[in-house]
Amino acid sequence: MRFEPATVEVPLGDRLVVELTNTDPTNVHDLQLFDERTPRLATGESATLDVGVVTGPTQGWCTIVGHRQMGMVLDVVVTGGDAAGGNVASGADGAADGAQAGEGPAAHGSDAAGGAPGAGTAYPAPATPAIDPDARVQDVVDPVLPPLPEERVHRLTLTAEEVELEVAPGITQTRWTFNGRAPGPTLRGRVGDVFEITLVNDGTMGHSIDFHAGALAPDRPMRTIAPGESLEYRFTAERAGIWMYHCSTMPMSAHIAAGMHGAVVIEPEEGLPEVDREYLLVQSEVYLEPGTGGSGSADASGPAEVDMDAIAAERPAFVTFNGIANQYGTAGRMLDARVGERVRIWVLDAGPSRPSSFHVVGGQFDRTYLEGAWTLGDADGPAQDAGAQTLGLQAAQGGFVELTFPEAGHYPLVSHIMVDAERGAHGYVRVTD
Ligand SMILES: [Cu+2]
Repeated sequence: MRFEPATVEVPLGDRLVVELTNTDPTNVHDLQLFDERTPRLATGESATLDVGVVTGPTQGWCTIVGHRQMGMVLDVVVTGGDAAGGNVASGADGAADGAQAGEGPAAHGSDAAGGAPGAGTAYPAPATPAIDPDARVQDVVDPVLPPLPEERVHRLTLTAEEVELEVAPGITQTRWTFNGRAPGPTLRGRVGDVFEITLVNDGTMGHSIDFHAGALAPDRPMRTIAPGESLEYRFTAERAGIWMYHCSTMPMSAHIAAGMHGAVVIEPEEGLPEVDREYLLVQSEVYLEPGTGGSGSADASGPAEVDMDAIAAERPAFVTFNGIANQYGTAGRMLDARVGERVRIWVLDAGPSRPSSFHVVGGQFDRTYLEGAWTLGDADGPAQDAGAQTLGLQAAQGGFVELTFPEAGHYPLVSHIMVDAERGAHGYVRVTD
């Protein structure tokens, strides 16, 4: 992605007026330059940006998450005078020091994004907002796996929407979603089932969808569509497993991290062994832009945005099960089971980047299934004298574990990659007699 031309030369003291036209066939773009910003432009749209008299060099960029990192920067080079070593003379003083010249946007005013480090810059410790100990999750995502539907042809509309959602108790982010939730709806079917999906883009930027559960040429069904457009995506589920789906618009890391992911559970034709309870946990990371709102603090100005620099540095503020840190703990609602019941927990690692090592503290798995294969026990029964302590998943892998609980109590669910458990990939099963 780029601006053409990527550099403009302006004689010192001249007024700069930029005429921006979006010729990208699929993506929405804009231009931020000095304190001015164009509206988001759809394909074919144009806007004029009058930034006034230029007094020093600067860099503009597209504000849509990830586009700046993918190359959408516009260098304004000043000619004449002694502009070469200068900064803008706009009242900003030491803040716009020489080290920053030509790197971030010059300090013509004080744009918050000016502090965002560029590629190759050491990234500071993530500004994980503190969770208020009294905050509760307002809208806990139901962890129960929906039942297997009767029909063999599944028709569903998925709408790409950008909405404010909780990502931790009391903390919200502008999430990019399928149908207003992150993760998106869970689809469930059997080998041989047909899925007829309509994707509608109700967002403010390009979005798309990629279902791992079906094999097909990606060219058309996985294409990015502009706001207001829709597409049909039809696939047949030929193989059992828990399959990820996600938006595949670039940068994919941002679209997945922002919430555009979900699970498709495909059972073998003959079904899976009966169990007493079935849960589904989708692990994913949340990256919050430092200094944005939603932290619950008095000066919070609104929901946090997705932070592309934190994504690139793999420094999540939170790691979640089903999109909200710690929602299955005391701030939300625990999973339930009774002593002796057989419980199956499906786990999908949606990433975008971090693996999971799924563990139940105090529990032992006697049947596990990873990426389409039994890895402990099988359809005829659980293992009798062997067990497993974790289900290890790389990004986009999935499977399930089964266990029974020997006595009443509170059994923590964690990613045993402990730093991620401490970032919120933590909950409980409350076991009662
Ligand atoms: Cu998207």
